Parts: sequence; structure tokens; C-alpha cells
Amino acid sequence: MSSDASFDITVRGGRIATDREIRHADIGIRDGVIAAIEEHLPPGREDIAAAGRWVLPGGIDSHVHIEQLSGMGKMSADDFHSGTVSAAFGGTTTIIPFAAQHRGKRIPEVLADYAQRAREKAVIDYGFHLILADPDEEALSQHLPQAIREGITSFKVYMTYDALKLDDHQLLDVLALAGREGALVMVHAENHDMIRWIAQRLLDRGHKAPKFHAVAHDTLAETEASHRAIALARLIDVPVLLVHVAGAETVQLVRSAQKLGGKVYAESCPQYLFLTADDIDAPGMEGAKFCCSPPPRDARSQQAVWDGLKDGTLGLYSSDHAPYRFDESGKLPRGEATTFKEMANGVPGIELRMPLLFSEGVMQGRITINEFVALTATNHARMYGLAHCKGNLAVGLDADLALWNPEREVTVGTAMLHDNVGYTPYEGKRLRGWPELVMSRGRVVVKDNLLQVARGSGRYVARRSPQATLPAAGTAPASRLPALLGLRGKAWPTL
Ligand code: DUC
Ligand code: ZN
Ligand code: ZN
Repeated sequence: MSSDASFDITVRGGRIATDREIRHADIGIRDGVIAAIEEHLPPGREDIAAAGRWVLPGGIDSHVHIEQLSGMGKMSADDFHSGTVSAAFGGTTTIIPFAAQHRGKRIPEVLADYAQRAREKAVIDYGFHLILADPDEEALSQHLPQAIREGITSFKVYMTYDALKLDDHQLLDVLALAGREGALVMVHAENHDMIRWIAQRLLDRGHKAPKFHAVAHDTLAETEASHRAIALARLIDVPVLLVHVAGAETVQLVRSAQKLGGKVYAESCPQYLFLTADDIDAPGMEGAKFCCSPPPRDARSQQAVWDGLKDGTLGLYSSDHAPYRFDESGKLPRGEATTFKEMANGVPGIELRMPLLFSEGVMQGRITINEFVALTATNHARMYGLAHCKGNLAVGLDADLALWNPEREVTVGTAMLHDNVGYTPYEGKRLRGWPELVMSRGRVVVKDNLLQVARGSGRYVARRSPQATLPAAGTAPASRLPALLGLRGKAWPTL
């Protein structure tokens, strides 16, 4: 691209970081797309001064629950407006929420319903994953292939929750279908019967307080189900992604499976870096504010998650934003009498996901700025088929970016956030570094601490096939089953 082209916007003099490099340069933007990145570009119709700022790709948050009915039948507190506004103020420019199928609902209608809600309200771009609760013959043979053609190239399945749980036979059906069609299966891995069994005994003994949520969701329930999900995927040589990894043993499991050559990917979230089960052990019902599944664990697991993010075992860092208010609509359906089994599961985090990792990861020297970019944007784009348009700063990609002031100090408080939750688990935390200007497709979305765009101005992005982000080689012999059973896998494009 020649330097004398005219630009709608020139972002001038910033320090640009991608997942692989750092450079001082200007960015020229035309028609919402990055048209040039060079040391000195001519002025655009608008110039944005970025000296002293990091210019980073806009974040992609690939695990958020927005305007969604949960497995426990709870509607999340954020709709597509408050959810996307909150994301944008935290430096995120693309989200991939879930369109949730509940049993008995037809997939095409579910997808149409979520598409319409988002279209009217979202202020940043979005795709969808499908939560799959009913993988019947019609779903497997028609609706899922159709959804993939429409750009929904990942499905989330649950190994727990009465309303959503799939058995191993069903999981194999979904994995095989995804392998055939070039889609990705995301797994919520917790052993349902272990949790149910412990919870019943706790309740029988009168243990109802929020802190018993963490007892019921024992770390072994996560380890066992994660191991099983990995084994099912490896059995038929299909990629799998474990979402919201919380426990040290699960990180180790994933690392071992990857070393063996398993196409095993994994994600973790802020709550597993910055919270522990001790936070849930708070007076009265206060602990409910920190309850999510799997629950935050202990210092050893926090360190294991940091290590996994650093060494690439955990390639994705998402918020798992699951917003519920601290009242009858969400966390406390029966007020003070609510038991740990009745509280809505989930914590908010869409706005603080990136600032938390920037402050505690980059500014504290735990991860590099390039690792930050990979974990918050680039790896999501590759994993979820968005790399053709998002997740990095390069000519031809959407001009989705954020200007981060690394020196700005912020003390987290509920009032500064833009979600509809009314509390934050990170209240009072002091952070260094903040995204001060956020741009999506060349539109300034957040500037001067104000929203600059209209409701409904975000766009749906049809996603392509996932890309492998791990080397394929391993030491274990490849499974012979796919050939024997005629399971023709569609190879993922590699980088
Ligand atoms: N699973 C999630 O992915 N998010 C919130 C709660 C849950 O169980
Ligand atoms: Zn989950
Ligand atoms: Zn979730």
C-alpha cells in the first residue's frame, strides 16, 4: 500500500503490538479496514494521536453469555446492548456469545431468535456459538451442517446440568459430526453425578451457604470429566476445546494430552487467576457473587493457570461473562433462604477481562505484550475462524483496535462499569493500564470515557473453519478408528 493514499483515519505514533512483533508506526484506515501500517503516513481526514500508547488489536471475547437463558433457566442480566457496550469499554471489539438450544427447541429457530436480538442492540461485532442440548438425528444430519454453513462453526456441549447434559454416546456423535464438517466442539467438563451426589449430602446435613458450591464442584469432578472429554475426542481423532479450565490437574491433563499429539485446546478466565474458593466463603450470601462453575479454586491452581497461559497449554483467555444480579432475578431467587444449588451460576467479567490481564500479566511481567495479544485476540480469531478479518493488526484486516494507556491507574468499582449486574467480584482492585480509545471497523466506539456509536451498529460475522493453533506431532500412535469407521475428517487449515 503506498504511503500517499488518503485515509479516513490515521492512528499516529503509537507502539503497535501483534502476537509476534512490536513496532513504532502509524496505521492508516480506509473504509473500516487497515489500509497501511508504516513508519510515517500522511494525515487522514481524522488523526488520532497515539504517542505513549500501546496500539493493540481489539479483544475478542469468545466466551460470553448475553441475553441467554442458562441451564438453570435464568435469563442473564445483560442484553446485547449493555453486554456489548461493557465489552467495548474494556477493549473488546468482538464477542462470540452463545445461542442456547434447550431440549425440544429447534436449532434454526434458536439461531434466528438470537440473531434478531443481537442485530437490534449490539454496538460491536459478534458471531455465535450454539449450545447444543438435543443432538437428535435431525440436528446431526441437517441443522448442524446448516448452522456451520451460516458461520456458526463451534458448538458448546455440557457434561453437567440436568437440562443440558449429554451422555458420552451423544458427545461422540457431536464430536464425529464436528470432525466431519470442520467445526469445533467446546466442552463444559464437570462430572454431573459427583456434583449431584455431594450436593445432596451437603443439603441433607443443612449445609446451604454459598461456600458449599465450591465443595460440591470438587476439583476431581472437573478432572474426571476433562479426562473423559479428551479421551472421547482422541478416540476418533477430533479436535476438542475445554472451556473455563479452573484446576491445576486439568491444566496438567491438557498439557499431557497435547504432548501426546491430541488436538486438545483449552481456555481459562479471569476468575481462575484472580479469585479463589476463599472468596466464596464470605459472610451471609455475599459469597454468591463469586460463584461460577467450575468454581475458583486455590493459589496452586491460580499459578497453574498462569503457567498454562504462559506456555501455551491454555491458548485462550475469555471472560465467561455470565451476568446475574444479586437479587431474586439471579443469585438469590429465595433471598437469604437461597441454597447454593439454587443460585444462578456465573460471574461478570466482560469489561475487566483485558484490563485485569494487562495489569496483572503484562505490567507485572508475568506475560509479554505479544502473549497478551495472542491470549485476548489473535488465538480466538484463529481458533474460531475469524482470522480472515479480525484478531490482529495487519493490512486488510478490520480496523478493530484499542489505544492502551499503560500508566493509567484505575481502582475498580461497580459504578464505573457498563454492564447491568450491579456488582463486580473485583471491587477495589487496583489496576495499571487502561484502554482509552476503542475502535471497531474504523468507527471510534469509546473515546473520552463515552460511547460514540449507536445501538445496533455492530455486525454479525459469519465464522469460517477453526484453524489449528498447535503443532500436530505427538508421541502416541494415531487412532485407527476413524479409518475403520469411515469417519472422514475435514482437516483444519494450519497457520
Ligand atoms: N458455565 C459457563 O460456561 N458459564 C457460566 C456457568 C457455567 O456453568
Ligand atoms: Zn460452562
Ligand atoms: Zn460460560
